Amino acid sequence: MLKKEIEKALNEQIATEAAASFLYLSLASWCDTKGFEGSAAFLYQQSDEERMHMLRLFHYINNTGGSAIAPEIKKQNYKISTLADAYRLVYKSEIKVTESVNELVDLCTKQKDYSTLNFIQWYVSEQYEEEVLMKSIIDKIELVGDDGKGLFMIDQYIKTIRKENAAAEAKGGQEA
Ligand code: OFO
Repeated sequence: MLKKEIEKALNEQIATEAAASFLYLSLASWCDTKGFEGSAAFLYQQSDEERMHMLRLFHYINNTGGSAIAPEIKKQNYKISTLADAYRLVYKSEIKVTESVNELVDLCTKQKDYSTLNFIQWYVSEQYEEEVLMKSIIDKIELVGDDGKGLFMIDQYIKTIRKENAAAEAKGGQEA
């Protein structure tokens, strides 16, 4: 039976994952309108993955005697004018998500809820992978600066990492 405090924290994580999904969605849309088709495809897929992360929490809460709550989606205000801005925003968001996952780990440890702690470990690994991935994309974009051809090449590259990412994600999902 899920403790109330843990249930509340997991529901907060649902809202965090939903916000991440919508951030990716809006950045995908921006890339779509600016000709960055590789990034648009990648970010649309990331948005779907974040929704999947949210759903995993739904199922876990409901399967352990709690009630998962569909979160309210707040409008996100941000200004971006370059591809680098978009990925910096994503990276910053992923760091915040990692912090909230770490807080969940702390809470589960304090409450001796080892079952939820085990469930949350998947998110710990996922966050590590996402932070590394986003940082590597930013590093590549910064290498070429404003060079149009360079940005085009990087956008094409991002299209290819999308597939690797999908494979890794599918593997994580099967293990859950
Ligand atoms: Fe849900 O994986 Fe990042 O945010």
